Amino acid sequence: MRFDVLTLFPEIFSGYMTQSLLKLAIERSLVSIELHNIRDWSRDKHKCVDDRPFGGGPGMVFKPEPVVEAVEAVQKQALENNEALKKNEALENEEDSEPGHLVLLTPQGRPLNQPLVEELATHSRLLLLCGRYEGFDQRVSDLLEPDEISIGDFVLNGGEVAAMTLIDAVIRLVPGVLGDEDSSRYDSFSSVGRLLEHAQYTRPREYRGLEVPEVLLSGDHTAIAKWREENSQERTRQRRPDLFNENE
Ligand code: 6GU
Repeated sequence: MRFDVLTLFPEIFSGYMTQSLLKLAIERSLVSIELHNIRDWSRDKHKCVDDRPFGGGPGMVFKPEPVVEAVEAVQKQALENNEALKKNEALENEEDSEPGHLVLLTPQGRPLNQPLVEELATHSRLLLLCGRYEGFDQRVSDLLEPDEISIGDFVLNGGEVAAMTLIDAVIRLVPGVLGDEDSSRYDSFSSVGRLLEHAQYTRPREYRGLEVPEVLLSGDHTAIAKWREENSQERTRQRRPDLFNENE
């Protein structure tokens, strides 16, 4: 799966991309992430990409030209890559010939949740457009018709952290990215949105007077499964009554 990220701050992604699961996935060619600096598409000599909003008000707004032209260039590049791959007959899947599903990260978007993550993971290519300032000129959305996505009801300084959150959730669903152990764990976890995960314990058996529930040490797998299911239900009822009621 390929991600193209359009941002004014590509460096924000470098630490994230060189650690842990994502690093391994990139090394194994399961995932690739290309960073594009929107400023490279600025036409003026000061490399300016923002301006004051018409009608007044605080902050600055992304100008439409550099953003639209950056997205179009990346989409064109994607289509050309697909053509080259097709010639090598490496590309069989019809869906892969899309120029990439365009996502705009904005607090005004539809909320990201696990079903949406699953939907995004069906694309072979995602273009993630990260905002800054007070947002984009409306004509960016009018012209490009992106899938506008928010990661929650709070305001971030920009879309970069949201883009990393989205990538982090989506790559877990790319085949081969999680080890076998984890992917089977995902099977039982695909009910996320149904109930919260149960409590977990590891050694030591007792810590500062707090003991691991006896049943988890019993070796009785039926009893353990039952305890976990009940613990999940109890947690969900207490912490997320909204999810709990949805499942009734
Ligand atoms: Cl995607 N961007 C910004 N700036 N703030 C957010 C967000 C995105 N999602 C929640 N808050």
